[in-house]
Amino acid sequence: MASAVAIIFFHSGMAVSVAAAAVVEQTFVVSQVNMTHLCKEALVTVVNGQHPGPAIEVTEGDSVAVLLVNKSPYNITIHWHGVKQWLNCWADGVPMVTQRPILPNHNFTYRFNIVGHEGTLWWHAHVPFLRATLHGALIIRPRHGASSYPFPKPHREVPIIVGDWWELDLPQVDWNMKHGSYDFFASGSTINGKLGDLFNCSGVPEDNYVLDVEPGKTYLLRVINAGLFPEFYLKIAGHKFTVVAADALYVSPYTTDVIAIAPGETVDALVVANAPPGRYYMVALPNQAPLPDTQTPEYTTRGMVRYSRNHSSGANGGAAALMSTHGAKEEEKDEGSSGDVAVAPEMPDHHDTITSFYFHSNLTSLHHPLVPQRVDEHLFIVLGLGSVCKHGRQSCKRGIKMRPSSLQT
Ligand SMILES: [Cu+2]
Repeated sequence: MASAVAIIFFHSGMAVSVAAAAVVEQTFVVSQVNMTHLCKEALVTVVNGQHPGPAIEVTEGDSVAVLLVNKSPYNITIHWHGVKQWLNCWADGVPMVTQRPILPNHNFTYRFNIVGHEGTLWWHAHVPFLRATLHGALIIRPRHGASSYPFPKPHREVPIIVGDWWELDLPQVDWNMKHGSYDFFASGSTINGKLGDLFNCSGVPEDNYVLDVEPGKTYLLRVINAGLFPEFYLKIAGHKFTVVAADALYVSPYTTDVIAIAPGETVDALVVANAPPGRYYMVALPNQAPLPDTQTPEYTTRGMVRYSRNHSSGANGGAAALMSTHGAKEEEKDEGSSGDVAVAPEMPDHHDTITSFYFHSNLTSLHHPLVPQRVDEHLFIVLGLGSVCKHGRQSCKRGIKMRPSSLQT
C-alpha cells in the first residue's frame, strides 16, 4: 500500500557534508491482510501490508511526522521504542496514559524529534501483543554522514528483525492471558518475516531470508528482537560480529561469534564477508531459563548469508574448510544448485543463559559520560528473582508459578 516519505529541509545553505535537519514524513496504514505460512492462512495486522513494517530512516537531529491511518478493527497506538520524548510524551504512544487509542477508521499524526541517538531503534504497536506483527526499524544515522561513524564505513546496512509467527488472534491471546489462560504460543520464529527452511508446509520448506554479500565487504547488521517473549541467540556460521552499538548508543567495539538479544533490544554489529565464498546459515535460537522455570515451545529459525556467484571459488566454495577453524558444521541436507554445501553454526544450548550474561557484560559505552566523582554513601544493592512451582511440581507452567523476588540494600 501507499507509503509516502517526504523530506523537507530547513537549512539548504549548510555545508554539503552536514545533513540539514529535516522533517521525515511517512504514512502508516494499519490493516489486516491474509498471510499463509505452515499451510495455514492467518489474518495478520500489519503496517502498509508489510511484515515487518516499513523502516523509518532519519539523521540525528531530524523531526519525524508519521500519519497513522487505522483501517484495522483494533484500537491502535504506536510506541517509538527508545526515543527520548523530551517534553513530548504525548507522542510516546501509551494508550490511556499519553494518548487516547486511535480508533478504527480514525487517523492520528505522531510528531517527535530524534535527538541524542545514533544507531538503531524500532517502532511497535503499544496495543499489547499486536506488536508481534506491527513493528519496524527506526534507523538513525549521524548528522555528519556515514563517514563519521566511529567504525569503518560499511558497504551496506541491513536491518535484521527477529520475531515470532503467530497464527492466533493476538488481542484475544492478550485478553486470555490477562484472565488466567496461558496456553497460547507462537507457531514459529522469523528473520525479517521469513520462517526459514527449518519449517515446512507439507514437506515444502518455508522461504529463508537471504543476505547476499560480496567477498571482502563489510556489512552493518541492525539487529532488532521484535519477539514477544524470548531472548534470541544469533550466529552466522564461519563469521564473527563486531558489536558497535546497542539501543542506539555506541559501544566499544566487541568481537564475538554470538549476539544475545532480549525482546525490545537492538544491536548494531559489523560483519566482514571474509570467509571462503559459499553459503552460511544465519541462525536465531530462542533461549529460555533452565528448569524449573516456565518452559514454552520455542522454535529456531534460520536465514542465509550467500556469497555472490561472481566471486565463487568453485564446487565446494571452500565452505567445508571452515569446519575445524570456526566451529561450524556442514549441513548435509542443503545443497545449492552449484553443489556447494551450506554451513550451519553450532548454537548454544537453549537453556544456556551464561552466554547472554557474558555478551551483555561485555558491552561498554564508547563514550564515557561525566559522572560524579565524589561518593557520599556506598550502597550495595542485590536484585533477586527465583522460581518456585506450586504444588511441588518439578517444572512450572505459565500461571501456576510463584516468582518471589527481592530487593536488598
Ligand atoms: Cu517498546
